[in-house]
Amino acid sequence: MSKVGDYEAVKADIASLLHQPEYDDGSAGPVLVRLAWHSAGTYDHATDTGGSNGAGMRYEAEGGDPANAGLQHARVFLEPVKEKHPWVTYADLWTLAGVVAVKEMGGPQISWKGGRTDYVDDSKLPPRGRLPDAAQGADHIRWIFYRMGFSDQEIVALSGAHNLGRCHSDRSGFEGAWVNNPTRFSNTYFKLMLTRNWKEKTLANGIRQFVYYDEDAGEELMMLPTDLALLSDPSFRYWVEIYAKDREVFFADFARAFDKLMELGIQRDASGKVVNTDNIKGGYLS
Ligand code: CCH
Repeated sequence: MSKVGDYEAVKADIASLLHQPEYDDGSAGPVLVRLAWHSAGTYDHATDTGGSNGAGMRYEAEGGDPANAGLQHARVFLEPVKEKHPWVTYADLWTLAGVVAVKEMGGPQISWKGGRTDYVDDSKLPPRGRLPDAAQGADHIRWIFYRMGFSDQEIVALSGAHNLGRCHSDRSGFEGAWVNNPTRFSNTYFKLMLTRNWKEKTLANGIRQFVYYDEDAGEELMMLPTDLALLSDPSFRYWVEIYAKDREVFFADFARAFDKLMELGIQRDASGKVVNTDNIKGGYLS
């Protein structure tokens, strides 16, 4: 058991569990990044409800949302860290795991602060339907991310997380990875989006995605309809082109936007201490 508040010890233990030779592409990193994002991506600015505080995915109402299918793998990977550092809240552990995974996979350093609580009134969890539907287009993406308070630039930067990991037919119904090295954080996703000839394909389960056969990978790479919406919408495309050209600009913008995502709904005083921990119930009420 580490000293209460020793987040460096927690970070080291997260880093050491990322290597998982038997799982997916050999890393727990991508699914941990997705866990962090889905824990925070329920936030609604207008009502100040949802967000990473409270770790609501521990409950069926949120954890059982079909949008969260597969994220139990990420939570199971993290369980030994929680057992070793029982003082850390799940809400902090899940967000920190995303930050550590991005860095360990070659991505930017993202600033992160602890202090989230696990207290949540089960009956006041955010409603389902707040996470994006990959079968839709630019209007839907804007509706989802504007609700959280993000700009078009931040939406494109955050979408760059699809450099990591893959789609699983038994989770989302989509299938395949976006890039041929899906455990290395980079701007390849934007480059491939712009330069490859993406062809529509209907999978055996009836789901529609876009693919091209990558000689180096020896497999089909894919894009979701929402990914390619970033190309067809001029305001999104402007940022896709910048991030495809300039990896450093993408890294800096991604780090800022991911930090903002993890902090949604969390109020801190000047010293960084969370001030609305006992307010969570109220936060979910309206
Ligand atoms: Fe995503 N994402 N995501 N995504 N996502 C999926 C997988 C990952 C959408 C849909 C999907 C973000 C935005 C969006 C990751 C990070 C982020 C999958 C496949 C779908 C579908 C799930 C499966 O089958 O396992 C849509 C739609 C949007 C926005 O419109 C944002 C923002 C982030 C993070 C900043 C990561 C990482 C994965 C890979 C997970 C894995 O298990 O490999």
